[in-house]
Amino acid sequence: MRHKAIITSALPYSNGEIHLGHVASTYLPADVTTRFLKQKGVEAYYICASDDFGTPILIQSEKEGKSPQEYVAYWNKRDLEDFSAFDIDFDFFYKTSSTENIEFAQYVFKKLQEAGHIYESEIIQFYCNNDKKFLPDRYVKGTCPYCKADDQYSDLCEQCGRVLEEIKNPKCSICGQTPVKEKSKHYFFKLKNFSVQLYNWLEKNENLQKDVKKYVQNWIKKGLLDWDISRDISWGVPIPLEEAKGKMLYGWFDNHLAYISTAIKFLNDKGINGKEFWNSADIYHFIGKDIVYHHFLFLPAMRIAMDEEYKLPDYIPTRGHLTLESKKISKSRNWYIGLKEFLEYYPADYLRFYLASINLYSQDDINFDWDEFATKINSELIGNFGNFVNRTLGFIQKTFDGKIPKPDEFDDIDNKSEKKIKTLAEDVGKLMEQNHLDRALKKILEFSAHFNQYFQHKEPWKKDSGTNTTVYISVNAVRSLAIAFYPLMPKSAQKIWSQLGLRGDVSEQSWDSISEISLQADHKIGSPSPLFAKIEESDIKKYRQKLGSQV
Ligand code: B3M
Ligand code: ZN
Repeated sequence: MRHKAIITSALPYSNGEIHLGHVASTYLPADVTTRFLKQKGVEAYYICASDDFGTPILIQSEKEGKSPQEYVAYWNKRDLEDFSAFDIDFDFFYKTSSTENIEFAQYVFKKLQEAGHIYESEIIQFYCNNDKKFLPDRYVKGTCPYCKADDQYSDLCEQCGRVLEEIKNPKCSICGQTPVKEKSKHYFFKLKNFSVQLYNWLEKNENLQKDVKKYVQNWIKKGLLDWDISRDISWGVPIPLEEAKGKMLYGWFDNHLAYISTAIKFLNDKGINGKEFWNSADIYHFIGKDIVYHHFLFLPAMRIAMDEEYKLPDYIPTRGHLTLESKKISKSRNWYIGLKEFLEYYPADYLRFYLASINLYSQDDINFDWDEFATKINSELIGNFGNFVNRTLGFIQKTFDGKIPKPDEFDDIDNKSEKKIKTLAEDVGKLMEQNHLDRALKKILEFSAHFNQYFQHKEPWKKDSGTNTTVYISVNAVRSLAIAFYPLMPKSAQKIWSQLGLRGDVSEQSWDSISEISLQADHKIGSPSPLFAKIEESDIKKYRQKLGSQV
């Protein structure tokens, strides 16, 4: 681990609201990791931006009769609001359409061009004589040549999932007329030339997931194609060449450059030398598995082609998709839960807890299930953890007037329990470092379950000898739990912190202090109250019924 880190999440398109699928695979894991790194004393910054350019966004803004600028400004603001409500705590959230990013993308284009990594080539493009426009990607709809599904975009069949090079019965998606084919000059990045360097970079990077690495290396072995990085549309980063008037960079050329340009702006504004920081930090890009190609090939190839003026990523944590009640999330079929909607039902920490508990560090898909959600909240979060915290603090309040008693002798069970506190930071920390959030959470819950049993077994309410020790060790375990849970459930952790009567912010406590026995006799706790409320089955039923119904 370096002392500095920059963490990014895949940039959300400014084109619709954030839903549970987005946060499960990308934003929650990145947020938890950033909070953890900060607790470990790493100077870590979590950077993100809205992804503003590209055809789908232009088309949608045209449909809504808005300028693309207006349209993306709405979503940029709305996304940030939704993320904040879920306690996704970006240090900086910006946009790919910022002046800084536009200038940076143009600078990179020029640098690559001057180094001979870009060439021009004529391609055949659909053109609509009615709209007087070239029609890239989503501007053309037609029949999929493979599965024959109608009404598919020319670049991707959503029915069979294939990426398309060709489409049958092409129609302009704006006016419905049949487009003609026209020649257009495009710019290509010589991706193929970087095959060996990419292969070797993957080979020697120990932090990348092995299975992802393997299949990316297989793509390379099969042969990479050069990459068309220009588009004939009006909404994008203009290609900075006299002869390229009206041509824009492809969205996937400029969007990942916003990781860099946004970080640099943020750091420079803070008075830190951005480039120096970037190049001496651990770089994390959190992504979903659908954009592996872009992050394991395009992105590193471009950084290599820039002579590593900005260093390559150290970690690209890649996760599978979230299904909802075992079915693919789909907005059009209303099989979908918006983040904002969910947070109207339950507090952010419930969702953070549940999603972390099922959060595999792998490409495998995970599933949101309403019943499982209710069970985990009621039995694990409340029955195990909430109950232990509440009974310990409640007991101190009632029996000792809110003051931690002076411990007596320790017996074997006390010693064993104390030892659990002393090893918790290390045990959980290792898993957090390895990105295994589900396992880290499981370890914390085992710890909490142990102390619940310990308390039960010791029966302090009988006030036999040993009561004081039990209470003393237990309240220290509560403190450990508050710090350990902070990255996963920041709001609840802070509540516990206040109920413990501790000043300041739980976020400021170092991770390693989890294993200290720092609460001493006579410390006065705050006022205990239940942290969570049970989930009612009738509510779950209601919410489940909403799925798939017509709105
Ligand atoms: N805007 C969203 C996606 O394809 C896309 C990510 C960009 S990351 C540089 O999931
Ligand atoms: Zn048309």
